[in-house]
Amino acid sequence: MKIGISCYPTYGGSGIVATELGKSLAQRGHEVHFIAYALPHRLNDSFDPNILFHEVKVPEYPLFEYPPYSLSLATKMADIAIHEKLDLIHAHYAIPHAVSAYLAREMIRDQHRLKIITTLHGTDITLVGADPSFMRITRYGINRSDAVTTVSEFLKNETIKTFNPTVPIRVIYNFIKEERDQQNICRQLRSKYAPNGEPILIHLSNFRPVKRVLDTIQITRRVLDRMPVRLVLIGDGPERSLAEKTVRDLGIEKSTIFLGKQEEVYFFLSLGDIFLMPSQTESFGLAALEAMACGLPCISSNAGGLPELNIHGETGFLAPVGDVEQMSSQVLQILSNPSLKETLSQQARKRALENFHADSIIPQYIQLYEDVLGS
Ligand code: GMT
Repeated sequence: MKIGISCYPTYGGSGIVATELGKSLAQRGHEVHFIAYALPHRLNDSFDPNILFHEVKVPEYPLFEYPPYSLSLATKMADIAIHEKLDLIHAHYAIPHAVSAYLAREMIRDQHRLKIITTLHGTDITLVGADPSFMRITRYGINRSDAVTTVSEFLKNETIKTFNPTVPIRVIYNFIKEERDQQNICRQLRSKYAPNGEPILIHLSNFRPVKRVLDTIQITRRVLDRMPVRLVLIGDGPERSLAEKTVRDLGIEKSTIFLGKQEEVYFFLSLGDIFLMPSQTESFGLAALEAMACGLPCISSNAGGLPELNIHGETGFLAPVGDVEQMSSQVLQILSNPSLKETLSQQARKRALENFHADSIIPQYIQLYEDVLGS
């Protein structure tokens, strides 16, 4: 197949899923055309001749206080579809990708048959799409797609509740590819981050308020009352400065390390003992899945789709959003019981690899493409 993929190329789950999907499709012999305003960040290590990148440029013009990216994107999609004879465009995150893809399809309807698959990832439904200024266009983008997927049952239900779509929705979960157990590789490096052998708590996110990164600091502060630990924070975003200030205010700078954005997330995740994801809402929780694949038990909120991934008492623990007391008790419970920690670690890794590995998830997307193209 000749597949166009449109996504946000920046640091974020939907872009990662789109990029890894494209790389897997290319490995399986499909021709994949990424269409975005910048090279997706996990594509910069990819040397596959089946992968091509098309940059969307929005011309500057004095009248444009808000440069119309969605229109440039739609035009680029239409051009690529015709010149490269695309079978379909897979739009990741509804706004604006699904709507631009619809415009592209309509623009070239007389010349070329193009199908549209839309994958809804999270805040395109729960926050952005539900905002009155985007609601009607989001519903339109969904309903005009030839197929729609969500990354969890939770997000499917939210989509139905909020948008009452006229098209069926298929759930296809996020996936991981990594199989190497890096715990051994990282053992030596660990001592650099935790020189006295302290256990390491890890958080990875884009530091938006929805991630509740401050909760990870509050949890750590409570754990530190009972035992030494290190908190390693990977990522960057709007709440980083506030997080750094909170760490200083609580006087736990020596126990906290802000790594900033990192490319080798599996490597850094493998340094950790427990992964913390206290999000306000989370349609799936890709970072938690990546941590589980590295053998980290996960302590997360019970928001959104997280209970579909993190099984309470099996792969880690769940707690209500904002309940830092309970989450810190759960950290202590795991760290004070080595056999529990080992069991949770093994079960987390097993669940990640058995249920969410690319080898079982990518064929679901391919089947969907074939269904749509055959219909
Ligand atoms: O909605 C976001 O926070 C951004 C979004 C993205 O585009 O990066 O993340 C969402 O998509 C991921 C990949 O499908 C999911 O694993 C995340 O849970 C989801 N984030 C939220 O729902 C907050």
